[in-house]
Amino acid sequence: MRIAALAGGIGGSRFIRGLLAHLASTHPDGSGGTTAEVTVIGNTGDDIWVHGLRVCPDLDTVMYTLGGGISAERGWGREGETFTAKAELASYGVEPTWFGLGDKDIATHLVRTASLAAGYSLSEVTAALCTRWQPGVQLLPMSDDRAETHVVVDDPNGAMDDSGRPLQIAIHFQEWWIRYRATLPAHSFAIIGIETATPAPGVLEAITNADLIIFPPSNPVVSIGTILAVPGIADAIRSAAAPVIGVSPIVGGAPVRGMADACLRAIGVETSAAAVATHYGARTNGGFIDTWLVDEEDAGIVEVVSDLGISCRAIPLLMTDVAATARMAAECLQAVNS
Ligand code: FO1
Repeated sequence: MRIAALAGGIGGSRFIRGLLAHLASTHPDGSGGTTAEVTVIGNTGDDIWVHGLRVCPDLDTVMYTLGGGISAERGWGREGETFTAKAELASYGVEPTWFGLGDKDIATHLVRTASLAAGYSLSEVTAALCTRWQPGVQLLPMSDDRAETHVVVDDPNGAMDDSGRPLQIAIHFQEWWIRYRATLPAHSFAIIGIETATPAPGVLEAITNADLIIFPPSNPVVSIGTILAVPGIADAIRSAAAPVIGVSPIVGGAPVRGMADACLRAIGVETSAAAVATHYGARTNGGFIDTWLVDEEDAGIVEVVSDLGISCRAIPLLMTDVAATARMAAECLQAVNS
């Protein structure tokens, strides 16, 4: 069984962890893993240069979560992390002081930065880093090219333009997300470089050869949406032979985690499981998904989503632990088979 999953950071990673746990029980490889081949296409729009280091938050979150190194409390970065270098940099007054650069995490960024400088591609670097972490999936960046999400906001320092309106500026997604906790209303998102970005090696093949394609409960705008914005990927999914199933990141009108509501608001999409399904669209109608899983709390919208041409089921969607997530994954596979 070949599965291709698009993934952002925390939500996507946790879902894949449950998927692998489920597959280990249904397609065991005899040593606790699975014979199924799972390819994770990771979002790189969050990537950022920090203190001269190339940081890939979503790729690292997938790698650490599946490799057993993730901080359970934060959902990002390493377990047992310290922030000594970060404090020392702040003592020098060096910005950005708002970015949580962990000491263990720095090793990952040093290896990545040196390898990129030596001419290796992000795909090659990611594969090399995964040799240590053994995530149990093939982790591919969505692209080896730079495609960086920036957010257009009113200048937080209150500057005005010539006509006395708030000056609009673009700040890096990480600054919006971490420094401002997405509280600055976003006018729009700009993915710098996306127009000329190409899918990383293996990405289109993973989609084309998949028996199942999954949109996990990642941020539909800045994670899944960014991956779909890489030229070629959206069309590959629309025309894929495999069924495409999505898992709602919104339960009862609010994101389960993170600030997807701030992102959805920016693109004029209501924060609801039905609105996100509509946003992704039915594949029979030029969209991306065939099936949509919502939480039992949203059972009332199953009919509405089904009327869109998307088959819909309401199941428990809270990833409270690996076993609960494995049950969600089982429902995904079962929904597809039915
Ligand atoms: N998220 C935060 O809320 N605060 C941080 O200081 C922070 C630092 C950080 C460092 C490395 C990394 O891989 C992720 C980090 N994140 C942090 C999470 C990250 O901003 C988001 O998870 C993704 O970019 C959105 O999915």
